[in-house]
Amino acid sequence: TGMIFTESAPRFTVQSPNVTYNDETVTSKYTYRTTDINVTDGKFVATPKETIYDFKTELKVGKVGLMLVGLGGNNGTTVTAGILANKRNLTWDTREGPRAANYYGSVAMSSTVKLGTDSKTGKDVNIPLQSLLPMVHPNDLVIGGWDISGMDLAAAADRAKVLEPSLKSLVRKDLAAIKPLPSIYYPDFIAANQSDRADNVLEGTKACNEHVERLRADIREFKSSNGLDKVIVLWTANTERYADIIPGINDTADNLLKAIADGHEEVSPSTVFAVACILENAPFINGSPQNTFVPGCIDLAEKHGAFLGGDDFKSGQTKMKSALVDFLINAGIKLTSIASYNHLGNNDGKNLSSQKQFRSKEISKSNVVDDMVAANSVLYKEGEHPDHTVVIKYMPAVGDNKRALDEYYAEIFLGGHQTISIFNVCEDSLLAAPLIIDLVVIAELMTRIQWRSNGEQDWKSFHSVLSVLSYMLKAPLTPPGTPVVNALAKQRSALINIMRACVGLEPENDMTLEHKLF
Ligand code: NAI
Ligand code: DG6
Repeated sequence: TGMIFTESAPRFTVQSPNVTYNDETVTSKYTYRTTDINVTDGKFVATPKETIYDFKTELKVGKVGLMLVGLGGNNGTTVTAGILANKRNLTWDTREGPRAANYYGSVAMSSTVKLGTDSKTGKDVNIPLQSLLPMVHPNDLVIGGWDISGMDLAAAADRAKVLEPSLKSLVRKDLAAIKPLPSIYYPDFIAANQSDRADNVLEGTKACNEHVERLRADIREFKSSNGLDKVIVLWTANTERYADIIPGINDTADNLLKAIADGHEEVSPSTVFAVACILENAPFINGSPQNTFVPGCIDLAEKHGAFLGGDDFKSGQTKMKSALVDFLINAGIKLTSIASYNHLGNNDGKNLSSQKQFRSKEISKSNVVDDMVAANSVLYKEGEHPDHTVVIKYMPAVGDNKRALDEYYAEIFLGGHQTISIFNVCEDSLLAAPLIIDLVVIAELMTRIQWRSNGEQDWKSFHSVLSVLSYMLKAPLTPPGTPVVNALAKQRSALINIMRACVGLEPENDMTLEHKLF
């Protein structure tokens, strides 16, 4: 028996012989129940299987730093200003009346989970997700980072044109005090139209050991000067082109390190950042779509037991898609095409107007329904797939207010058709900023959880590739050889049920038998 609580969240106690607490940790003995299938002569035999794990979660969060690559961009300035506004509990005037700081759009900060059922009333008891386990509060994050543009964050927020002027004026002084560290800029990887903002760059236009060492030193310096226990680094810089995967260059950890030392031109800035973070044991998350995590990079992370997460924030259009397609196909409706079009006028849109960078985004936006289609052999034959097209156009006038138009076309009963049209308008960065917070909060939590199989002595960490972050990402990176889950509801269940397991609670099964069998 014991208690878990965070400053802002209600307490709860788990009463179970399988759960033990001390001052530093909570430990649970957890029975993971799955179903083994054996196929013989085309017949399935299903056997329930139980695996017993111990989970141990360190309760002390410590002081956490967040270093953003692309700190001076739309997302970087928006998330920094948003955290400042929350920290200072600000309210500001808008033409619709006063608005107060909040964390809407953050699954960690603004969603709830069902803890259980009230034994007296039979009603659901829901608690904020952030109170399931101790998590870093975003208000406590110390923020810093790099940008190839040297503008201070107040000027950069003006350039971004995202925040209400009245809010900006309240945080201007604090933002002006933040100036991004110089970064690495290899012009071949981002659009040529970005060159005019690259005035804050380290010498050299290809990967080299000096760059890795400089970024490592930046992380160490940020950590020590702010008295931090850990630093998490997140790429929210421009979308890069894909790097070619070349045997002998980026296929193994050793080859990648040698390619960096040799100044090979196919090593991207984001991969250099990832390598620096792995060597500093700072979790690195990629919010953009490019293939930062080449095989050699994942190999290196595995060797160092460092954490990686990616790729590409899943904010608006794709989040809708991963919910809607899950619903349609699970409703037995045969989705036959998805036409996804969007236009936007921010610097991200400008960068994506270049073909190679667009291609990275097209790939991450296109693969997001594959698992749902593959799971339904009633609707889709082997290899059959709905048509799916993705178009992005740069339209400067609309700024950060992205317009996304989607048409979902489906076959229904007896040859009929259903067409669903969605017109989604929102400030792109106001959707992305809370995802940055979620990625950091959950990645940090994962650094404090260990597990072991029943009877084992030694505790282990989760795999280096944190696929538990999938809910926030368009093209979730998973440990090599393991399946990708895109369906939004499954991604959320995985996240929540893993947290529940850490405090010895069963997965939420939604059977509510207590209301059906009486
Ligand atoms: P942005 O263009 O406003 O910001 C990117 C920043 O990165 C710029 O300030 C730029 O100077 C900087 N930068 C470029 N290369 C760099 C490097 N090598 N080192 C350090 N800084 C560098 O873009 P925004 O809107 O903030 O988006 C950032 C990334 O997030 C983009 O790749 C975008 O595709 C991705 N993304 C954004 C979403 C959204 O809803 N806003 C959703 C999904 C992904
Ligand atoms: C336009 O597609 C630009 C992109 O950077 C998107 O805004 C971003 O990837 C968000 O995409 P989605 O599909 O999650 O709204």
